[in-house]
Amino acid sequence: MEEKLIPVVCPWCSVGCRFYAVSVNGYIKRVEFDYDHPKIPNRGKLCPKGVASYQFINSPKRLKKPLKRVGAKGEGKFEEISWEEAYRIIASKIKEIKETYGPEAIAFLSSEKITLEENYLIHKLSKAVGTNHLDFPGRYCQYSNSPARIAVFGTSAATNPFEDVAKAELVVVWGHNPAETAPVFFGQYVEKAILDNGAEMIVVDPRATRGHKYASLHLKPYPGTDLAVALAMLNVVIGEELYDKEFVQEKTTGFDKLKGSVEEYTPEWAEKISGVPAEDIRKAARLIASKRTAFLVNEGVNQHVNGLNLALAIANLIAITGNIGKEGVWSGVFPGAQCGFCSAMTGIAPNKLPTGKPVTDEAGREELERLWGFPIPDWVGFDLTTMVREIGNRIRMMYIVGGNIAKSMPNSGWVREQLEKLDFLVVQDIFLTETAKYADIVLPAAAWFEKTGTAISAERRVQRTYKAAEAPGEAKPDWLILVELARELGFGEFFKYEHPDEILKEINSVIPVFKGATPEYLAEHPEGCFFPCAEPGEGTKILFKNGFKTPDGKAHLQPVDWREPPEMPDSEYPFWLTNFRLVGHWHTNTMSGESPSLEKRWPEEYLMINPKDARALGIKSGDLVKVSTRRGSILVKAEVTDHVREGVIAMPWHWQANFLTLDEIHEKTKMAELKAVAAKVEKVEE
Ligand SMILES: Nc1nc2c(c(=O)[nH]1)N[C@H]1C(S)=C(S)[C@@H](COP(=O)(O)OP(=O)(O)OC[C@H]3O[C@@H](n4cnc5c(=O)[nH]c(N)nc54)[C@H](O)[C@@H]3O)O[C@H]1N2
Ligand SMILES: Nc1nc2c(c(=O)[nH]1)N[C@H]1C(S)=C(S)[C@@H](COP(=O)(O)OP(=O)(O)OC[C@H]3O[C@@H](n4cnc5c(=O)[nH]c(N)nc54)[C@H](O)[C@@H]3O)O[C@H]1N2
Ligand code: SF4
Ligand SMILES: [Mo]
Repeated sequence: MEEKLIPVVCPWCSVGCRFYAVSVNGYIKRVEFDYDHPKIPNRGKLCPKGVASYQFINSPKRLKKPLKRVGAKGEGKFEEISWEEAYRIIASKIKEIKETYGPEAIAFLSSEKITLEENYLIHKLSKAVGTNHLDFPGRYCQYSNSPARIAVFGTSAATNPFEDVAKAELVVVWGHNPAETAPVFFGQYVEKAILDNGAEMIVVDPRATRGHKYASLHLKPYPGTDLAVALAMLNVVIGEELYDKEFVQEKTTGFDKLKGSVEEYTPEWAEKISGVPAEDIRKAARLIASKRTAFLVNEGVNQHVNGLNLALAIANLIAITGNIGKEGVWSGVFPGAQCGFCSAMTGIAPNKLPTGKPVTDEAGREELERLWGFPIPDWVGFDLTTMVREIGNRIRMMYIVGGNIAKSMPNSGWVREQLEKLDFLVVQDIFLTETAKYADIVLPAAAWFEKTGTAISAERRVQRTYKAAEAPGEAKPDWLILVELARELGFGEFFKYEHPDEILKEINSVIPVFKGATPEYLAEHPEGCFFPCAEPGEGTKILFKNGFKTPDGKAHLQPVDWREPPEMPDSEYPFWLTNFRLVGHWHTNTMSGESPSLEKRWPEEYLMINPKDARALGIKSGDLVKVSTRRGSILVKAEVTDHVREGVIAMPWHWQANFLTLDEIHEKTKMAELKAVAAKVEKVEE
């Protein structure tokens, strides 16, 4: 039988690696490296997840037919129904809930695991239904760093292409473990900077990570206390007059206020809070000020209630050291999933239009109403955590596409209790997830590899991926499910699409930054283009070369104060508990758990505990321990290791960690406390 090589973008992380799926009769046999396109970011390389990337689509557990719940919520008992019946039930429920409570009782969740086109359609459908309660689990991803960078620089996306990381003299890896979470990026660009070009590396992480062997300095703050370290770095750079004076003078505003705001935040003060030696903070600050620096900042920074302040402090540091707007530096949001930008840039948020304008902007709404042909609601909806808080009260129905919030949201026990209270839940997924078990109707989606569409990588690279396999049973691509449901709801005239190309063409005309990312250009250029792209072509590789995206073109420095994490260790819960990702697993494990070669190498979770702490509690490696926080308890095996500092315990979050985390959120960004909570550990006598 004939083997076809189909070009595909990797379905996992936002490095955006490309490869060929070797497809025989609609079935993928294996993947092959793509050495044909030298401009693609992975240049033929893949990580373990990339090599195993097609395995989950062949899992026997894939959803194949629409399902209707027959058992209790959460139990997982369903009967198969036809697509016609599923659409009929959903459409009549939407109408009933709208009549009883109004459209503001309905919430939609979109996904970083579906294409740009599909994100756009969810946004359009939610607005057609009449609600602005729209968000995605990526709310817990970049929503500290993103608002911070928008405040300082006017836009949050990555400033430079990945290749500029290789040209940096210093790589600062702050709350990020790219050796496991963006492995090909780490190998192709970070290691190149260090091994080939002699760059130095600073790591800021309470754990030793895979890449940290290269670090000349490893700062280990207690989880959630990095803000003290960042404020002290500003104190040093300003106090010792190490900042880029010309840059500050010409390209920034607010320097005097910033200077005044950090006077008290000395390295000695920061040491008391964070446990990081004052001298190390000084050394790091001096290095950053003296070298062309790439800042790789991610979830260890983002996922805190004080993450906005921290991200603002880091953005201030980037600005005053002049590490932006030129070659050989890097900073920006690193939206981890292959379609994080697809959700963010189609305005998946409770307060945005897909054009990027706020829902409260009357002219913006009118412009979209002219393009779309139906009225757009003008009120600001709920973010994800608030939606879940409001279930049983102001939220009666949720429609969740490609998100497993029963496991990915903080405080899973509470989330599941809330999901049970919904009048009606639709889950559209490729597996019967923990969340789907609470659904009234489950819709089987075609997976990545089984549809054509657009993905966007962390360096703003817009690329097309193509259908290489047939979906199992009656599963359909998300875009088609949304189109068919829209027709059942009577919105057929606004959803006249027969192919993802038609949706992308509409996106080209509605969302200005994607104007030039046409299906034709992307088909001819496998390496894609960098958004913003005003016309078909390479797009914008480096941002801010001619000033920032603020009204006056300058970076607006934002003084911030120290803010305590919402929960700190005490006598009852004496440890700081944090969590991290493993190279071989993906989020809530729905897909990596169904990838045999990954499951075999990364079979289970574990709790990292320092030898000194372990000794005091009589714990040895392999012992079963009970970890508790004020939200709940879990059982897990201990791994005694000096890769985590004293007083801190850490575990991968792909399994149970969110039974322990905290659903408290920042008042503006709505970011929850996903990484730093107070915990206790007890040995379980077996
Ligand atoms: N293999 C794999 N790759 C992935 C993903 C996956 O699930 N699996 N997910 C993708 C997604 S969506 C994202 S957003 C990215 C995330 O990518 P990363 O941000 O690299 O992910 P994490 O491992 O969660 O967190 C990074 C580091 O933060 C550290 N950390 C924890 N608390 C703190 C703290 O308070 N301060 C500091 N300084 N550090 C802290 C952890 O020890 C960890 O080493 O990865 C993407 N890539
Ligand atoms: N404690 C803690 N919690 C965290 C984090 C953390 O670091 N620590 N990280 C946070 C971050 S950064 C993120 S991005 C979120 C992620 O949170 P989620 O997005 O909820 O997690 P996933 O497991 O990626 O869920 C994606 C779902 O999409 C389904 N899916 C895959 N492909 C398709 C498709 O083509 N169509 C459809 N319809 N469904 C599909 C998968 O089966 C899965 O159920 O988790 C957050 N939660
Ligand atoms: S680095 Fe990311 S995109 Fe590349 S092969 Fe690995 S998982 Fe896929
Ligand atoms: Mo993420």
